[in-house]
Amino acid sequence: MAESTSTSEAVSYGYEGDVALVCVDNPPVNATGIAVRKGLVDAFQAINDEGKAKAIALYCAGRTFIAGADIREFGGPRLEPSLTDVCNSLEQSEIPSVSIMHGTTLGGGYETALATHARVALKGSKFGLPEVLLGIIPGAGGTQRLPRLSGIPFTLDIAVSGRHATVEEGVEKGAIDRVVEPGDPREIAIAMGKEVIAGTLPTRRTGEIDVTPDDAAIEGALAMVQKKNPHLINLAACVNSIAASTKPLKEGLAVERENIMRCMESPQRSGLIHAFFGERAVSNIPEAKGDTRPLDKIGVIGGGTMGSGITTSCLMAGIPVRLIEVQQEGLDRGVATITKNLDGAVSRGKMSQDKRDAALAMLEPSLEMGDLADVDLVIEAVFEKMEIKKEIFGKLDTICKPGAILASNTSYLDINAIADMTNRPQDVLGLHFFSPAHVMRLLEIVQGAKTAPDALATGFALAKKLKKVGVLAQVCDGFIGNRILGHYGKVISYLVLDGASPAQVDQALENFGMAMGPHKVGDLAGLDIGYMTRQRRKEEGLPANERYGGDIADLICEREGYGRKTGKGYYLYETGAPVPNPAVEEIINEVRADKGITPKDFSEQDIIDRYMTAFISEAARVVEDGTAKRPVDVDMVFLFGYGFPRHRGGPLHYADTIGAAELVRRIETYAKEDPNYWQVPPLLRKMAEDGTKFADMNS
Ligand code: 3H9
Repeated sequence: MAESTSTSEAVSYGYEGDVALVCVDNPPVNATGIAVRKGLVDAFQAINDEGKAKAIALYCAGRTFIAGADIREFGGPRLEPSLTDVCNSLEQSEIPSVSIMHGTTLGGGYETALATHARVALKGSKFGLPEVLLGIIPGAGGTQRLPRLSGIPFTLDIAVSGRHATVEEGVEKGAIDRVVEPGDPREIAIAMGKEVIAGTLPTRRTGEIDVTPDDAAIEGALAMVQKKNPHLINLAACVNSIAASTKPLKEGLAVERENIMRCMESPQRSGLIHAFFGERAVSNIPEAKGDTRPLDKIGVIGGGTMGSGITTSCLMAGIPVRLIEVQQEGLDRGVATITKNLDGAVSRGKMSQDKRDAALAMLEPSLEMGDLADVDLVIEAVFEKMEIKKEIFGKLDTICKPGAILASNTSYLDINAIADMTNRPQDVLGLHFFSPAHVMRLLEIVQGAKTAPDALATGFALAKKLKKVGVLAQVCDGFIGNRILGHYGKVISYLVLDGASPAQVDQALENFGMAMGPHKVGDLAGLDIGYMTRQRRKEEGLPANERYGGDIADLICEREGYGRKTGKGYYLYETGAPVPNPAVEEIINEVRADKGITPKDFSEQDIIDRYMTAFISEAARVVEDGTAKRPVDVDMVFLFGYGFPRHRGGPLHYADTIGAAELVRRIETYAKEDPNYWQVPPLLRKMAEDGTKFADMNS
């Protein structure tokens, strides 16, 4: 503990001359759990009672000033004092106070700083009100006090986006009083306390300042959130609270409180917090820890879309790449794609021109596989054919240095069969990137039967370097994501075959929160991809999707077009915005008549229920057979690789909101129509019987 007197296990205070120092020490991020809240109130009270100090300086031990409320407490019993009470009590201190902000001063942490009488931040640190990203709003006075310092427009910007701002911007907007050179927060606290006493650092109670109304900014923000993310209830609640900041503080705080309570009770809050912890949980496993191998130079085989995306991602992370192609034309195309990707990153503000130039200088294109002799890791990203992959891995075995990791970016194929082509199966694993690989954050790390622990841990180290979310998967057809997709993809076809229109299915799933319905996605990606796969399967004598067979999509390709790129698919794109293609209705009717199907009506809820039940069924099997380690791993695969709505937390977090018993009941009902497709996974049946939830399997 940094100071001599403790008021709780997380807060202590002491004196340096006339300056009282209050220290919060609650690792890892000094979140305002109950010990911090109680300790802060008691420390400020004691200092005021003791009457020895002329200024109070609040600082934190460790890597950061308070980074927010303790979100692990959310959803549990209410523990007094609330953070709002703490902030009100700090603001009322008779002795003037100052907060010393270092690291990331976020959410409840910044709200605490707003309640002290001045804010000083260390250069290079960040601040913000990111509560909306967790499904709530700033609920300890942030929506009321920040407008008093910086006005309504800046508060809307910070609190509705949840972005982390630089402290320099904070000074410019009046949200922070001063930025100082980095140093020991305690030393800075003493110096700033002295300045408060000397009057060179002015102090005042934020809550006593008036706010200038700005109806236009409020209306603009409401329209923007409605357009950008109509599903999230907390964004409008945040704007509504900021609008109330023109009222006296007490009244404004009451509006804020009512709004945050509504958000706290919403399943959106639980989904978004599950996503926050899930992102961290996927790599918090023994397989991701321990010794790793070097990652100083990477080889990528294949300059197509995937290979170029993977190369871009590595270059952006500062890792030199040797890119291998068989022909000059392919190599040139790959280099052109990578250059375009990097230029795109510059224009989107993701990297500077200098960094882009430096990244491109780290690219070494080559037509010689032999040039992979000195790389630490090779990622093969060629055409999805087992024979080609086997040939490449056989060659890599003779070319690569001992200890080099040999990875395949395959989406479906058996990593063990690929590893068997080498004399070093312990060095082989799957690294399944998602397209566009330099943008999508998911990386499935596929463990082969013989993959060595340090090779696997290096896969996670790579994910971290690339700022991706690495998820462990075991070998099976499609691993976690594509295997589940393969199953629920069929239900979309069945819904259309049995009576729903493609537009109705799309609308229902968009209302559920998907960014785009599956038929619009098909049109965008190009219907020819699936068409060609089905044709090839037919030619190879492989079974088609048993009940559907792809007939509707095949006829659309043959008679209408391949989707957006040809102007016609499930939708027409003549005017830009997609309009349902009337010819598709005729095709669907023709196929239904051909199969003797009498169409049924499906409500929006029916569509969502069937889709999600199919999704959850296969996800349950993936957990049951160990392809995914835990339900949370499945959830993160879909949030970061497939655009599943984040506020739903992932398919298995969502499953817990329905309950296993109801899911079993649904499957048994649907099975009356199609017992082959609808089968109850044993895990789900067991859960229905013993009342367990997927969340219980996450620890
Ligand atoms: C709020 O303040 C509400 C109020 O307005 C009103 C309430 C009434 N609580 O991310 P890292 C853990 S809402 C509990 O790996 P980094 C995290 O799980 C809050 N735990 O480190 C991890 O644990 P583990 C508003 C938290 O350096 C460890 O700390 N604030 C919290 O990459 C390290 O985290 C936010 O939304 C928390 N609030 O990033 C900020 N935060 O080691 C959320 C973190 O067991 N936090 N943990 O896996 C962040 O954005 C990042 O954690 C931060 C550090 C930038 C701070």
